Amino acid sequence: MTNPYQLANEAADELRVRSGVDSYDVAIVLGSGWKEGAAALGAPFAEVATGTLRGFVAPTVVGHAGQILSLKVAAKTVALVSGRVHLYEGNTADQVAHPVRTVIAAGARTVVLTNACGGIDPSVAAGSVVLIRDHINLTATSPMEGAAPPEPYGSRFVDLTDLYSARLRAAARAAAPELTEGVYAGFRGPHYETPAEVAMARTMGATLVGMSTVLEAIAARHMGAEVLGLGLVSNLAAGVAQTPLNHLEVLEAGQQAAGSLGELLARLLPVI
Ligand code: 8IG
Repeated sequence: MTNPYQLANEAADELRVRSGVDSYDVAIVLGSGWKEGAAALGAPFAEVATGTLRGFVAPTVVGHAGQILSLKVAAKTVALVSGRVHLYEGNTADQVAHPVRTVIAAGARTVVLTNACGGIDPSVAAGSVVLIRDHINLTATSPMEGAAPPEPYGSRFVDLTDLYSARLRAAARAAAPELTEGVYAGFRGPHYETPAEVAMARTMGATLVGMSTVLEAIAARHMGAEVLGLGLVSNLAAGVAQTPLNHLEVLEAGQQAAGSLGELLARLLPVI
């Protein structure tokens, strides 16, 4: 079987040919709610369906075909990756990490991971964007599992002390002072947490809960990219508010914030 790094290199070569981009500067993985907002960044000069690239699995979420859009923003060549895939769709950690490994293999040294998530801190309102300072991986898996990475990739025992780059977070806060920081607990889902699980996450030091991001962040750091994480709080986590969670309402809350997300990304891109 092809190792995940070779697979990412092959997909990156295909992406280069189809997009006409030799090397990206920044890749932004778009979580739910973020895709609509990112349209405000401008018109892409290339659009590649990920279904045509090696190793990509199709998203099972309706209306979310995978795409990599290429565009120039603030003199940077940016890849917008939509159609993220999750463990809860039945994918392996390597499949979840493949889009991020591909764009890094295609040159991106900065990876922005965006998501929609639940908020544990009641003072952070739904619709707020939180800068991810660190994460707690509760998925019980890792993209580093399996055979050791081949040369020239670093050890599978990757250091995560500075997983969410302190340099990028400082730059982001300078450009967008309204951003607060939080700790993201990554669950497997797809069920939402019980109130007791949310209480556990809070006790552990988490302020956000979600079902993505953590595996991609680990894989990106391992490949030497700098990672910036942005969580759109779409709902208060179970037991924090009095009302039960409804998936459609959660998605709608995300959509409402969409307009400001593109504007936020446009402010961040020149400084990261
Ligand atoms: I949007 O409350 C969104 N994604 N795990 N919990 C988890 N993921 C989420 C939540 C939430 N809201």
